[in-house]
Amino acid sequence: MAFKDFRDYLDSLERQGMLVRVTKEVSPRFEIAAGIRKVSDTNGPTLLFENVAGHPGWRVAGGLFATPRLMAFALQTEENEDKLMKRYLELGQQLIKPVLVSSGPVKEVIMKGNDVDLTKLPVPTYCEHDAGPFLTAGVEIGRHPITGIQNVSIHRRKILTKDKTGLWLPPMGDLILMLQAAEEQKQNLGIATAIGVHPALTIASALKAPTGVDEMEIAGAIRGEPFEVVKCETIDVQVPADAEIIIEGVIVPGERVTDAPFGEFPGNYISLNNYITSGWDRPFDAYVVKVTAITMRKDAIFHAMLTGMPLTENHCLIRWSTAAGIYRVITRILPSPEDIHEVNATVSGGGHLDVIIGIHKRVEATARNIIHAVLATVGLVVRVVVVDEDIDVYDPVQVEWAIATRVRPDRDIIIIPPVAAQPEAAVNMPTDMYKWGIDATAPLTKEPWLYKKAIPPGVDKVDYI
Ligand SMILES: [Mn+2]
Repeated sequence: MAFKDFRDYLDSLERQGMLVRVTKEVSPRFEIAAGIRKVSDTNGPTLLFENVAGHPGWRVAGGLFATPRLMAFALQTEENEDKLMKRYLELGQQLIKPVLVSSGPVKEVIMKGNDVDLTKLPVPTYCEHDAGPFLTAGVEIGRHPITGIQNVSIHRRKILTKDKTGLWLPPMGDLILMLQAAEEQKQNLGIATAIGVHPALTIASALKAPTGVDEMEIAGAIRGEPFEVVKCETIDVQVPADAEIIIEGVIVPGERVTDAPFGEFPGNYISLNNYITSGWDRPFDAYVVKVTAITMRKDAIFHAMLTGMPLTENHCLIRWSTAAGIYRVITRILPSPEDIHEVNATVSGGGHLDVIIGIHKRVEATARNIIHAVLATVGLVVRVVVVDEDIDVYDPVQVEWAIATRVRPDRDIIIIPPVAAQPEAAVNMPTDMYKWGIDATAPLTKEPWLYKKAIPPGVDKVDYI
């Protein structure tokens, strides 16, 4: 990947005509988010806001990953759903360890203790009913207190006070494991938020990397060279030396806060509670982080990222990762790659909840094997639809046609009893999820043509219109 760091990536986007500078004054409250929403809906470009009300001197970049075109540029591949999924199959195959250096641009400004003031950062408020401003584009970096292995992931962080934030953690993530280990060791867990990082790190942080794999090593391989990391000032975590901003903090033991409402990736404010067996309208409480230091560049660029109604940035960061993970699960059932046609983690499911799988079916019950395997192993997938290879999994009309014409509801709709949202769910929290599948493949029959699309032959030969 030919980009040096976050701001060099912005320059690269600008040279390609994929970044627009916004000189008009915008408020961090809704106006930055509205711009990102618009570029998400109109196929780009990325935005660099140069005039943010109440934050003179600050610039805010947003919409870096808002469209498949921008993702294809970040990953240096073609803008094609299947190509992007195949590119994601490659990620994580190689690792390059970070290199510790003594200092870097992110140490140009250092604020500790009473100097820490999060309200000075131009943190946006995103959707209409959000509870306040949230950090959304920082990558959260933690270090396991026993193994010393770091983890990189993205989580929402509500600004609570000038030196406290919320930290919403999914109950099945690697950071929870670290937190449990720290509690057993009677230690506090330090956490660093890196804002404005090389795009490879943002992309790697959204992968479903196995526990114990440092996403920074995956990002190093994507980038093609090791990340240079520096030690934090106040916690035992190593962070990218070329980041724009680092927020250092400690998770406050035992303290919880309600950080809702927040417009999350499913596209509403109730998040996953529809599918979770308990806590229907009670959002999980967030952890609380006491910020111990902020280090940054002199002219730091803040990074904003929108979620909410698909399709926008975090869906683009997750969709092909989900699809690639499912592809790997299916290879256990359909060992021949030509039998796996395509996998679409749909836009409407936000890249997590809903999956369409196209297969070449040789055995009648195969689709059911796939439905059960995917629902049992891929955390947040709520619905799996399996279709034959003549259906374009990316075309909702074709998928609906297969459901309308090839499904016998008493036989082909599978509702499974609640399962853990993630098989390795580590914590005793309400994460059991209702899930279902639809076998929309045509039955194997001696007369397969009966189920085929009824189309006149020779449409491709019509040359008079
Ligand atoms: Mn991880």
